[in-house]
Amino acid sequence: LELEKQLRGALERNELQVYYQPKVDAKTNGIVSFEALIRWFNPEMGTVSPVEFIPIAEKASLIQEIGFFVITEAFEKLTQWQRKYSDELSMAINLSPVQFRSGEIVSALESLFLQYELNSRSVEFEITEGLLLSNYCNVEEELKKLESLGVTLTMDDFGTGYSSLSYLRQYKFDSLKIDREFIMDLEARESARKLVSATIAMAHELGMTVVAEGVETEEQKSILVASKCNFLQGWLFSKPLPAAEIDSLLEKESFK
Ligand code: G
Ligand code: G
Ligand code: MN
Ligand code: NA
Repeated sequence: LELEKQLRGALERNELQVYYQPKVDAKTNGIVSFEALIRWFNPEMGTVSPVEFIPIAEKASLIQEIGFFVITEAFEKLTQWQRKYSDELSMAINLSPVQFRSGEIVSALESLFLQYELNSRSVEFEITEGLLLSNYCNVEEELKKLESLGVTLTMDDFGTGYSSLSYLRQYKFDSLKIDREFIMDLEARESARKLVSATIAMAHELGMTVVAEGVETEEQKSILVASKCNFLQGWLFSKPLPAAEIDSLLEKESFK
């Protein structure tokens, strides 16, 4: 309850910040995209993890406001980075189940694309299976509306939920994000290597691209490259960073 009370004032007190973690092209290792990840720095409690406060925000109906903050921050940065560095750069944003509830997310996004002069194709939404399980709304309809905007839809944390495969059959995703759990095991376990390479092959058969999260070692990277994974994300390349530090990284990249 204390956390909820603090969270209510966090936006006004400027305690929320968006960090960005690069995703690289597995073939070139060049930065092609970012995942926007929210951070909360509270003077009394210190850093609070989104794993802790996102569920509270969802229950307390604060997620709409927080989600809108993340989207506008991420759009603003993406617009700047596209102008300064490359219009091929894209941005992934995590969407919570509850953000669908009001039924206003799609029209809000339409206005934001116009306002920021952003092409919807450069925006990706990462959706965990939790969303698909929820009965907040007609999920299928909301996903179709999102799809019609032209954004990329990614199934996040793939492989960890109850029925990832059945959701793939039911809904149309453009991309899969393989959960860190599987990446962690790549070096030690033959079974993880087989699961990951079969998952990538399956996704490609279905016309989807694949991103691996939590890539920490060169060996994991080599295994993923050999399995034809399209994009890589993890500490091997960069931790999530504040926008200013992403600028320093982008200064060093060579864009065509
Ligand atoms: O980067 P970190 O380990 O703190 O992220 C932890 C979890 O919080 C991840 O599952 C991530 O998807 C989630 N998360 C981070 N930022 C956001 C956000 O803006 N919206 C939602 N819904 N989840 C987020
Ligand atoms: O659940 P989601 O995929 O949205 O969240 C990604 C989470 O993984 C974030 O909390 C982020 O900080 C964390 N993360 C990103 N890269 C790595 C990594 O290479 N290793 C570990 N241990 N965590 C990572
Ligand atoms: Mn994610
Ligand atoms: Na994930």
